[in-house]
Amino acid sequence: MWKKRLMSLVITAVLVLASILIVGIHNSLVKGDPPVDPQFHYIVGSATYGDTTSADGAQVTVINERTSEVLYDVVESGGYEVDLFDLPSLFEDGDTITVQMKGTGSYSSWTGLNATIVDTAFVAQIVDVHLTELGGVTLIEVIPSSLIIEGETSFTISINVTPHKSIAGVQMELIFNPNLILVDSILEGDLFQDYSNYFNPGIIDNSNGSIKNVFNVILSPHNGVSTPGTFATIRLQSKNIEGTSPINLTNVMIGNPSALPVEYILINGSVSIIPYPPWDLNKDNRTNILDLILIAQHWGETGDSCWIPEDVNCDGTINILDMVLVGQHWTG
Ligand SMILES: [Ca+2]
Ligand SMILES: [Ca+2]
Repeated sequence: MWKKRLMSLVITAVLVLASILIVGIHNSLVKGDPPVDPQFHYIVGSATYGDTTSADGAQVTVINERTSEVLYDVVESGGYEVDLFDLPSLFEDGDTITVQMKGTGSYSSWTGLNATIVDTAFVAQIVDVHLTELGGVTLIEVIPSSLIIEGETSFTISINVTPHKSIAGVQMELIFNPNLILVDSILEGDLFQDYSNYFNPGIIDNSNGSIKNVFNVILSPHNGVSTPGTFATIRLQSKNIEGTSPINLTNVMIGNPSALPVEYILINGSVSIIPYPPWDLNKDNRTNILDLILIAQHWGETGDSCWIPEDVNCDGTINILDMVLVGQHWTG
């Protein structure tokens, strides 16, 4: 008898659950699901050397000019494809998206550029790029054009010049985001090393994010250089903050031995920082006893909020609260 009662109870429970489920499904159908955000917004296109040769292997840099954030791709089977939803700050209707390309191997002197305005009504926008040889134009570029580094790391970039004919002087300014990176030093490169020359390293301004008045000029009359070289190397330091800083050249002027300006193409760069979390104090990508030891060595000290990394919770005191944050993110 109790078995029958148990069975009927189970059957009743199943029926009640089923009816709740059916009502729930019915209600959601009647009300309609909220609109789902699109999960992709592609920038796609073909890429060719000249008009016909597939630019396979060419490096693709897609830049949101409003945020300076970048995405990368490599041309395959004559085309490229990036998803703007991969941009850290996403994008807005009306943003200008620039597509830069640089050839590789025997096409390393080829480059291409095109742009589009984001139209969120379309989930795929076609931006074809034709790469052209830099035969008639001098190239000045930031090397590497894109760099991904960890927080609080030193790194070096160079400014390279590929002249298309004899040049005798180069000037530039450099712009960066001082909230993300700082410049330590700027040194002369080998561009004009075969001649007596004067290199002016300019003025580093880490408050406003610039190096101004950088120039190098050959001092002997009528001499010039037409072989590629490094104009300057710049040593920088990343802060421990997530973001992408432009490395942009402005006020560029390149002159020939007759003191006339030469035509140039400029390729800027960018640096993206992947910060360490505050609880990984020794920056070894693990959170464990070694981080606790660093806190213990400053135990009881006080200062401004975050004055040393060991003040993990930024309250101005090194105490158990900082250790708790390490403990909560323990990786062992
Ligand atoms: Ca650690
Ligand atoms: Ca603290």
